[in-house]
Amino acid sequence: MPGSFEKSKPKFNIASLPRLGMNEKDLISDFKHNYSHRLGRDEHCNCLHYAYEALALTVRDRLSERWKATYNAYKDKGCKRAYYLSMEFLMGRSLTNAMLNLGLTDEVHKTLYELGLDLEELIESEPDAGLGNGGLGRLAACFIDSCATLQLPVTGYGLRYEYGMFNQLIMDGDQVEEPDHWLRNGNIWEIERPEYTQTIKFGGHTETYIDEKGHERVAWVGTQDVLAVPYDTPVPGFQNSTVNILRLWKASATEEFNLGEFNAGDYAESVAAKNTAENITMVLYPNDANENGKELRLQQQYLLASASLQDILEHWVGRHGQDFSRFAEKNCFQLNDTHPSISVAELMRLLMDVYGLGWDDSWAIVQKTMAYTNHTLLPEALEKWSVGLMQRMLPRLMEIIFKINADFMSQVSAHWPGDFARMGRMSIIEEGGEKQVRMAFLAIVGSFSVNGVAELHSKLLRQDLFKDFSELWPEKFNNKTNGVTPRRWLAACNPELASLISEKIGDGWITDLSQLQKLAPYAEDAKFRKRWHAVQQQAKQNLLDYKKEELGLDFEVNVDAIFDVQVKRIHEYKRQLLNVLHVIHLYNRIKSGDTANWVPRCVLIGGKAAPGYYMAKKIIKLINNVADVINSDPDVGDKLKLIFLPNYRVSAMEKICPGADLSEQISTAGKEASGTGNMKFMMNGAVTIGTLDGANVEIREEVGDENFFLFGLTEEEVTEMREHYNPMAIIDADEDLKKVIDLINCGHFNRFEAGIFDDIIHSLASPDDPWMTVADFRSFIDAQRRVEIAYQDTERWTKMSILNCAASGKFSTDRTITDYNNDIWKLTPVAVKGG
Ligand code: 26W
Repeated sequence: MPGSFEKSKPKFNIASLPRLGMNEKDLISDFKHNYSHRLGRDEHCNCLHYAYEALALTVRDRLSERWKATYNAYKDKGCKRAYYLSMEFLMGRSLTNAMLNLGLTDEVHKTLYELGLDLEELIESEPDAGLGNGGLGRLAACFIDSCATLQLPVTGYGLRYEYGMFNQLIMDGDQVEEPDHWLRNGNIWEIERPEYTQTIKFGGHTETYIDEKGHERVAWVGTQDVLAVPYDTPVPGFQNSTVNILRLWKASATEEFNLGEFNAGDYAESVAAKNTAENITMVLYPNDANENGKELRLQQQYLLASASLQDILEHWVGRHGQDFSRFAEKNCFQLNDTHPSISVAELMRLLMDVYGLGWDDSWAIVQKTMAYTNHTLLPEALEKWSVGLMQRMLPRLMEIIFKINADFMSQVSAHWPGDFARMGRMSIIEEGGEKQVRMAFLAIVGSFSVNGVAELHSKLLRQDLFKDFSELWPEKFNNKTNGVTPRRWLAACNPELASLISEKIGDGWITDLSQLQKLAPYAEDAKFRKRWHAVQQQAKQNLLDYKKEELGLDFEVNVDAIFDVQVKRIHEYKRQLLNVLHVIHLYNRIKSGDTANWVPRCVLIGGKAAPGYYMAKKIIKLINNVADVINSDPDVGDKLKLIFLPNYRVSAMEKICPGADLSEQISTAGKEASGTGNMKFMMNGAVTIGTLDGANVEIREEVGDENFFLFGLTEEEVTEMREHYNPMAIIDADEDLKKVIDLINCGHFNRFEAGIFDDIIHSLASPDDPWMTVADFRSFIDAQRRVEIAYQDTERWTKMSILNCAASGKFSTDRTITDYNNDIWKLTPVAVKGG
């Protein structure tokens, strides 16, 4: 503590440390120092992990310097700040990204060469930070990367799950989940900050009292408290000295031992109570798009909301005292879906019960600072919490939500007098059966901005899901089309393509992706096409080599085949099944000798199924069984291969997307909010086969219809056909489809596992199939034929590939974040000195 120093002694000051060197010499010496002194290892310790840690420390120390500089720059400016509240940050690995953003990559290469180490091996020894399910979590990670690159004062707030997304093993074709204890060997990138610990209340009851100013106040008492301890991870911008923070909370027990129980001899109970508290951040829920109403999940959400808001308010009070008059001007919260939406009520509670503001002043602050992003239209993904559960776990919050709703209902009734049906539809509390809190409605009522993540998605939010709200508050609704960070998803993961691009148009594209447009004229340059094609073929070979090792493939794959890739969570709406139907159709064609002008194809499918999602797991089994039959059939040879890529994750996508020719984006129109894998593939020069869904619509607009393989019903056609959908009639009328269905039905892919695919057949053939897979079969097959024709003409295909990359500029999160900032956050970029 600085306070404990004598007055006459010099002031405690470590700010004058000289900057660490960025050259090979300093890196070598720091690496050796870290390896030997900080980690206590020597040259006999033949363990890659410590070499990785020594390098990561060397890099992290350089981030730390810029981290402090950024902190001071923000503090000096007193600038407005934004907070990205998210239950998921799917960060993947940090090392490559940190080196790239520090501009250290080349020097580190030389350093490790000098030290006799292989950088690639060290990179591979870092575990993924798999703190997310899929799109929503990875988007959060790309967002904070762009915020740092744009020098915006944005902090990410999330949870530090002990176990991230499970590892997927495939056994006999089935998914088996294995816990992902990613922190087992420590985490070099995080710094624990126990000094910023917050206390979180659960249970208890509320009491009213009169405060010293004579105002009635509410106390939430008799609670069981849990501590939230923050761990900070640096988030570097691209070569600009900005390093922002990702702050993740870990739940911890309030006291090491409950002495009362300990003295009474209940040692085990007291330790068990500690576990209950620490369980809250033990594991990430592996559900995407299916809320399950679990109590522990609500505890997680509340812990995130309460700890983050207390942290932010404490920081405010530290600088401004109890004056909240300018709080709304200086702070903005972006809610990543409804998962942190309890924040609306929690900010009310903290402002009123802790800081003594009145209801109206508090509500004005909430409504000026909260902004909500929706990521899905699927009704099964919309969060609702039972009122009973909330009353038990968060009694004070439930009172506040009731009052918010009462005020809101008066507003609705003033706007639409006597329209009780509408009031029932719009109420935050859903009546009828067990009462439920509709979290999306709480978020909308509490926010000044509500956005979807692609044009089509935002339109459907306004027209369908949130129609009543958009009629009441049209000005709240807006669109922010998703993006991906070009640092990770092109510069870092595909260095060969990146340097070919930079050679032609310079490297300005790394921070201004619209510059990729300058590549378009080179699509006409045969020499350039040749080089582009060579780079892509090499990326395909790299992918094969890597996968061969990982999968132990016992067959040959032709690198000249179309690499046809679909990687994403397994879900019926994403229609991996449609992909499999096409593969089986190709197999039928081969078996019947219909192979004139055959174009070899290698279909790669990867993704995890939520552990409780029966149909998704069946789909994985079907893919693996079909793959077994096809890949071992000598008649098929290299004409067709089907490969399931196990344990799909961020670091896998970094190897997969450079090696894809064809990107499968084949969801039922109107179901995929945006998609972001589609953008990564496009950026790396893959051509899309897709429906008019999510951001595919905008991808096609950017690249032009002639460079995109469109198929399938539109969202309106889907809605229209719903009424009279008759898949059996479609199957009967289509010879090829009938053959495909019959082949699955007769047990060709499950010879010793009778009946296991019956449920798949039933769902495809059911008039109630919400995903209408069969309806798009013919159109999909036709589009795939067009793909083959285009691919046969290498010059034409390469042109398309170049033009896809050139047109991907819009899909940088730098653009997305600029839009969020201009329309919602309104932050001023802050330059950080030194570099
Ligand atoms: C309550 C459990 C739960 C968990 C996850 C409900 C809903 C979800 C989401 C649907 C998660 C998600 O990842 N959504 C995806 O968000 C991406 C980023 O905006 C979009 O690109 C995807 O289309 C969307 O499915």
